[in-house]
Amino acid sequence: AVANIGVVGLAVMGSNLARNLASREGNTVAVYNRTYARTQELLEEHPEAGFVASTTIDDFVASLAKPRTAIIMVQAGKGTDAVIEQLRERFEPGDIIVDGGNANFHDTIEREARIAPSGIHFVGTGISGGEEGALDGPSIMPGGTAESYETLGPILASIAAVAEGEPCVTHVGTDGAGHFVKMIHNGIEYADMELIGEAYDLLRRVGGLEPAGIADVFTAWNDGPLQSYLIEITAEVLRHTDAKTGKPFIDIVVDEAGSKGTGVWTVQNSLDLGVPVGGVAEAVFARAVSGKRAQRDAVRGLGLARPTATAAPEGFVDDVAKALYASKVVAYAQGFDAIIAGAEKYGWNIDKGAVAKIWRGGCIIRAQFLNVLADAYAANPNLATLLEAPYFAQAIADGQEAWRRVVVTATQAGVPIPGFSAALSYFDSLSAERLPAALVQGQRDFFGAHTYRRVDTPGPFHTLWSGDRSEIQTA
Ligand code: NBP
Repeated sequence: AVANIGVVGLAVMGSNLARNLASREGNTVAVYNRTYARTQELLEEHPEAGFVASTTIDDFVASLAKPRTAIIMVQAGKGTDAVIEQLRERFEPGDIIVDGGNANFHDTIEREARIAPSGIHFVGTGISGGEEGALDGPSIMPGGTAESYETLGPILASIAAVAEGEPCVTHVGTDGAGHFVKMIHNGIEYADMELIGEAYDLLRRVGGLEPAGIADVFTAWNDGPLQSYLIEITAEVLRHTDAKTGKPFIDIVVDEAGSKGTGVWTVQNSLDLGVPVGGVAEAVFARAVSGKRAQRDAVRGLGLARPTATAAPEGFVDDVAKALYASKVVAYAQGFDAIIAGAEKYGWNIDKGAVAKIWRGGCIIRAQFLNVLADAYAANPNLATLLEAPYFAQAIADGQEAWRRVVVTATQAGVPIPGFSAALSYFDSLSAERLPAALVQGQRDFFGAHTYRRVDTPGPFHTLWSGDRSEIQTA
């Protein structure tokens, strides 16, 4: 038993994570994959890593020093369950099984509950950053017991991305907390990408800029408050030219966006939690709409599309930047609302500021912005919404007129902006003196006697709508 950490599953994510671990001082890494050919390939390509490789799961387990710690990086779902079972049969109390795949947090809660009685720690861990992150330093979101984190924490800290001197890893909370927070991360990523997509569309169709020019705009934005990995790669994608045709790359890509499910999970769970995450929902729906080719053809075939020749108002590029920033603040506010509600429902003690900090590096939504967000929660952990944090409130105050101009201009030009407009409507809902919810409640009372509360007297009340329309107090 020589290895302090093991990795099971050596496809792209697992092998990169194993190489990352091996490159850090003090780690000896055991590796195992169901199909040995994959292990062999890794050993041949990376002899410098000094991997301790096994052909059987028994040998793999024997190669781990106690407490044994193994990270599973296999296909989420059945593959993960199969490997968990193999390890559980061989591990002893105090040993740690880490699932670093993209598991659904409900599965993680269930798995932890199943394994905990054996005394083995099961740690569902969100890992963000894709292949590159796994190799160079991801953002890591472990759940599981605090006890397991004593062993696991330093190992994960050794391979995590570093942001402003701090490793991008924190013990998020118990059982499924890590995978839950990773899910919300991905949801925010969906919203962020959609908003950036809308900004691009506006700059092109209303602003009249070509992809290379828009790339320059994004590059400039990347030096300001919008700085983020997604803005940076957007500029690269827009600047890229297709080798085959010489056209901008963006113009040879079919305009249908795929997805792997975490955005949908975020929306589904937020619906269950009663948290409005319109930014994520609109992003998920926008991808769905993009794939409805027959419907798109049918409606486009009607020939009703508006010409988009509307001249860009003066200062349009700056307006779009402000609208993007304000909409992004809303998307993050909604995402953190979901984290707060999830923590409450599932009994997790999640430090919002710490989550913001570990998203500053390694992951897809990494951004300067997260420093401000972490500061906001540090100054007041009980913010009713991120929108009330002074910095963000000021940003919205400064950007509000621009945000409205962009939504109006886009609407007149027939450019779809589900993300921008939903974010603005959310803000307008929260800021409204009165909402038409009063009317909805009146309708509910009319047809279903669902009762209502009065603004002036404690209730509830019901109006006898089909009788003499007098009011009765119902409790
Ligand atoms: P894949 O998701 O493609 O899975 C392939 C690996 O799973 C191989 O090692 C394969 O072994 C193993 N495997 C399967 Br499939 N069924 C198995 C079983 N029944 N028993 C044992 N091993 C089994 O690998 P990946 O793309 O490297 O992703 C690994 C995990 O990381 C997934 O959960 C994925 O969702 C997640 N992921 C995360 C990110 C991120 O940014 N965080 C990105 C991509 C993936 P074999 O070689 O014997 O077939």
